[in-house]
Amino acid sequence: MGGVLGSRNKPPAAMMGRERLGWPAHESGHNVRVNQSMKQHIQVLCDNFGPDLFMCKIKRPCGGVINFFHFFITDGKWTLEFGDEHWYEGAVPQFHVQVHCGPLPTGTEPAEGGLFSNSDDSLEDQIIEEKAFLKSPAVAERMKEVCGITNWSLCFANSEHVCRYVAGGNWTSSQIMEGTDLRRVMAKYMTEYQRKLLNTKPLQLTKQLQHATLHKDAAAFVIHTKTVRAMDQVTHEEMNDAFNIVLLGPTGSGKSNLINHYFNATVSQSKGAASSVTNEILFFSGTASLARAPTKDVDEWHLEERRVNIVDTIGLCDTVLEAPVLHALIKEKLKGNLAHIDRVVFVCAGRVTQEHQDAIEQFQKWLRFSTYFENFTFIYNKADLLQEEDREQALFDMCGMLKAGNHVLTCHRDLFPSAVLRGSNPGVQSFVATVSAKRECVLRTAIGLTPDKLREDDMMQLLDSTMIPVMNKTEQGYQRIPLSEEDCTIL
Ligand SMILES: Nc1nc2c(ncn2[C@@H]2O[C@H](COP(=O)(O)OP(=O)(O)OP(=O)(O)O)[C@@H](O)[C@H]2O)c(=O)[nH]1
Ligand SMILES: [Mg+2]
Repeated sequence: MGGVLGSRNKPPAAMMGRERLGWPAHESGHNVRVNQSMKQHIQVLCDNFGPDLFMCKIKRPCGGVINFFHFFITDGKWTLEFGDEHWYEGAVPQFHVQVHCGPLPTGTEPAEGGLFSNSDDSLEDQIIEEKAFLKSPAVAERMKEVCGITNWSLCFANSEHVCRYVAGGNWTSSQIMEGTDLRRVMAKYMTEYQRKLLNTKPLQLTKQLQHATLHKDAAAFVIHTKTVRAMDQVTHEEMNDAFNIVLLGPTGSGKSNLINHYFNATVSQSKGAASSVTNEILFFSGTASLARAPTKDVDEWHLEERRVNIVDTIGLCDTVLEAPVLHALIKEKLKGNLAHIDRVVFVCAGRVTQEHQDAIEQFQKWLRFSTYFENFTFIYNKADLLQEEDREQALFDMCGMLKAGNHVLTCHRDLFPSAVLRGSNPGVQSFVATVSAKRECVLRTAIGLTPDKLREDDMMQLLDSTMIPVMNKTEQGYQRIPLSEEDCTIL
C-alpha cells in the first residue's frame, strides 16, 4: 500500500478533474451549489427524524482515497448523508445531500450496548459513533439548509463538513486538516487563497449580522472596514504593516463581546447561550491610530493610521468540536492567514478549570510564550460581576493558574490608545519634543465591558493592554510572533 492514495500516492487524473470543479474561485469565494427542486422535496423528510441524533462515520475509500471516512447523521431509522445507493468502492461521488430511510450506509447491525460502536477506528464496515446530540431547533434548521447540496468535494464540501455543520454549525473536516496526508497531497494543487478557504463555511450558509453601534456617545478606536473568513491576498508590505491581534479563551468568556468594543459596533455575534456561539474563525479588519516604528521620514516612534486585524476564534473547550479538531483548526487558520501575531489575548471569566488551563497551555507552547511573553495579554473578563475588592484576586488566581508571569511594556505616554482616545495626543510634530515621557503598560488586567453601560476605565485598559506594539531594536522595530514557515521551524 502506500500513502493516502494507495500505492501511487497521487490523485487519479479523472478524480482531480472532478474534484477541482468543486474548488472555490478567487472572485466568488466558497459557495455550495444547491438543486432547489430536489431540496424542496428532501427537506420535508427531515421532519421524520426523532429527537436523538447520532453523527456516525464508516471507513469508505472514496475517489481513490484510501482510509477515508464517510460521515452521516441518523436517528437509527432515518439518515441524512451526502450520497446514494449508487456509491461503490473507489467511485468519485456524483451526488447530493439527501435523506432516506433505507438501510444505514452498510446495513451493519447496531453494536451491543449502544446504537453504534464508538471504540475501534480500524474496523472496515463498522459504523463508529462520533457524537450523540439532540435535534434542537437550530439543528433541524441546519438539516434543512444542507438538503440538496450538489457540489461534493473531498477538500471543500465532503460528508464530514456537512455532518459537523448540521451537528454544531462548524464547516470542518478533520480529514483535510493540516497535518493529514490528504491535505499534504491536495494542497499542492491549490492556490494560496484556496488553501485559506479550506474548512471555511460556504457563503450561502453564513448569516449576515447587522452592525449596530454599541455605545452611542463613544468613539470607536478601530474603524471597521470588513469582516472576512480568509484574508485577501495583500502585498507583502501590507501584510507586514498590519497589527494583528488574536483572542483566545474558553467558550463564553466574552471574546466576541470584547471584539465588538474595539469597533464600538456589533461586528461579531456575542450572546449568552448554553452552547458555543462563535462557530467559525473570523478576521475583522479596520484602521486605528497606532504606534509606528521610526520610518525614513519620521525619526521617532509616532502615531499613524495602521491596518488592524482582530481575530475572533471558536471558544476553547467548545461545546461542539472535540479539542484536537478545534486546536488544529485554529492553528491552521492563524498560520494560513497571518504572517505574524502582534498580540495574543487570553480571555477567561468565572472559574478557570483544569480543561481551560490545559487548552490555553497548548496555545502558549505553540506560540512560544516563553520567548514572546511580551506579546501576550491575560484578561480576566466579566469583572463587573465581582466586588471591586475581588477583581484583583481573581486576576491573580487566573494568572497563577496560567503561569502568566507579571510582564509590563514600556511605551511613550502619547502612544497609548487611551491618550489617543482622550485627545491628549499632541500629534507627531510636538510629540517629538515630549519623547522622554514614558509609561508602563501592564499585560494582565481584570475588566468588565457590557453593551448596556460604557465602563470607560475598563475600555482604556482593554485598548492599552492589547494595542501597544512591543518595541525592539530589530530592523522592523517590532517584536512579533512569527507564524510563517520560513520564519519558524517549530510551527
Ligand atoms: N457581565 C458581563 N457579561 C459579559 C461580559 N463579556 C461578555 N459577557 C456576556 O457573556 C456572554 C458570552 O459572551 P460572548 O462574547 O458570546 O463570549 P465568547 O467568548 O465569544 O463565546 P464563544 O463564541 O462561545 O466562544 C454574552 O451574554 C455576553 O453579553 C462582561 O464583561 N461582563
Ligand atoms: Mg464568540
